[in-house]
Amino acid sequence: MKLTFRWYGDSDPVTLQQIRQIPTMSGIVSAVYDVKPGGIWSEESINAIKSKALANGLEFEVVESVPVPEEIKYGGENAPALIENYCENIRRLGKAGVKCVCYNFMPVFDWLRSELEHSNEDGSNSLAFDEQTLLTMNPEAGDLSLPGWDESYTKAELNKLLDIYKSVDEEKLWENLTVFLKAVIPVAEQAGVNMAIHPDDPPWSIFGLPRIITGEKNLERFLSIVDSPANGLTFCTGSLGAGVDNDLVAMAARFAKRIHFLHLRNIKITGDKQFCEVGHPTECGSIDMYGIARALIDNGFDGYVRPDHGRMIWGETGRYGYGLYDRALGATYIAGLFEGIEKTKNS
Ligand code: DNO
Repeated sequence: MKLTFRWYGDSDPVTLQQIRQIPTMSGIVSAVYDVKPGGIWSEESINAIKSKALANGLEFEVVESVPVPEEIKYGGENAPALIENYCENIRRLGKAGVKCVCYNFMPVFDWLRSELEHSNEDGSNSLAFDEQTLLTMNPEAGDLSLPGWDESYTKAELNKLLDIYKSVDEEKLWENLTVFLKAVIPVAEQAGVNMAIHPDDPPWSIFGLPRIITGEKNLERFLSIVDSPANGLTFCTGSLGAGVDNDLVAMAARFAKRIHFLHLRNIKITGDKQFCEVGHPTECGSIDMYGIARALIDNGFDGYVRPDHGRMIWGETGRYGYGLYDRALGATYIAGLFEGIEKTKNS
């Protein structure tokens, strides 16, 4: 495995100099942030990220995300042209040495939380989710915002989108995803890029919008649409783990070879459709981090791994979920976990 760390570019308060000092860190996970979803990334912008990473002893082999524009997801009339742009980005990324591209197929909203600064007993704070609280918020009034999202909409754009999606149900979304995959995966194969879809977070429908990348059955359906190694998964333990029916250890074992990117984080389930983000180790939350890592390694996983959202600790402020300190602690926990398991593989 290769340990990586998400970096939001020059505006990120976390610097490449800091990232390189985290033990065993191999590279960054980043993206071109100044092009709207659907646009083409210039080779200069892609190579600039790579040069900055290399100048700090870090690789740039993973992109998170090349966002899929809404029109592809809802199947608008410009979808074919936008898919072609998407393919061009994959070609350019492959040419620059990128080996894995993370993306999601969640309509309108990416990850959702109801609280950004949930106070924990130890004085830290973290992101939290409570469906009841979330449903009291009105997205059309602009109540929802998450600084970690790659995209944001004006109120008018948002209302228009929510309206369009009234006629897109789960099966329609599957259909549009199929069109996307059939066009993109052959290009990714050619470009030497593994595509890695991110699960929906949380893994159920919210605000009446369809969500389909949610659990074992649907992941299996997804992988069979184009049965190629280039059509793979981002296994996000915090996202899938919020679905209490998901058996993450079994899923990790089953899909290990098609998992190209692993987002490791822990959550504590605090009620029905309610959870709080916690420190990475197993004993901090509800997710069996050891069991998942063991299942992956024993079943042939050999992809990129990154610590996911951290709490805000030691007085740090910054981008919610993406501070330095707790993610760095998570990274060293992951390095230790993997070293221990790899040394006793299949024993
Ligand atoms: C949240 C992230 C997601 C992820 C996208 C992938 O912290 O894991 O925003 O980057 O869903 O496209």
